Amino acid sequence: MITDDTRKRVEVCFSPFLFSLFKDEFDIIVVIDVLRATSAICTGFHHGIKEIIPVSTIEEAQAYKDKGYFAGAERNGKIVEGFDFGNSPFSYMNPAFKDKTVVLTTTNGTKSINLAKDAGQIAIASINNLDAIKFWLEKQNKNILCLCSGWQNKFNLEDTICAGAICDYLINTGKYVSIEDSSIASKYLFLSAKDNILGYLKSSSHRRRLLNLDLGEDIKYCLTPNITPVIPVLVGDRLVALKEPVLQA
Ligand code: 3SL
Repeated sequence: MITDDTRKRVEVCFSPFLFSLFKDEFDIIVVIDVLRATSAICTGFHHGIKEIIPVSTIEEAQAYKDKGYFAGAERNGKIVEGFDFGNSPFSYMNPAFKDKTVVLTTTNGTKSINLAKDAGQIAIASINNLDAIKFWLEKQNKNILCLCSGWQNKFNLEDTICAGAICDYLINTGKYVSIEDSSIASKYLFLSAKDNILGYLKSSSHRRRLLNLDLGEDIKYCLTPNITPVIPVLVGDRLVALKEPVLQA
């Protein structure tokens, strides 16, 4: 690093499996799981959910459910047996959830949140709140890591494109710099996809997996930019929506 460079860093970690290589260098960890955990989380807050408790295991979700909480559980794209909903964003538009606490466990996204929660402030990003999270991050003036949840610790395109959009914007403000190749690659992946993300992802493994489960509407929704200005952040073990809406840089 050039010593007199006052710019903060924005970097991308392609997978939770690589997180230990980054975790001690950043103040804010932006967790991304476009298909579908972070899209569902942003949608839930947009529709008035009070708190979301992200848990890593089905057993934890079941324990909350037994105590009377609304609890959603997904594994391998499907709703876990014994639960009424999973991680489809459409489930989080439920008026019954307004002002309530909802528990969620998913294959990748909630595990990423719990993996990273002791390494810095957790913020949640998706394509649905992309502008809001970019503008908010710009104002933080802190070192930022975008953590892609991927699929079972493997790289995926949609999370990386979302991370690349954040890198591209923050670098262009002149206040941030990326020095890792993963961040540069993410930025260029975003630049090649930005005009038609849905089309660019036609052959993505995750899209194929969800289409096989007849979840095409979920894919379209999760890849729709800027549906909501919410910025979910982790306070203790619960996600809440930041109070100040961030509508412009
Ligand atoms: O939410 C998640 O963890 C997803 O990566 C799993 S799904 O395939 O979208 O259900």
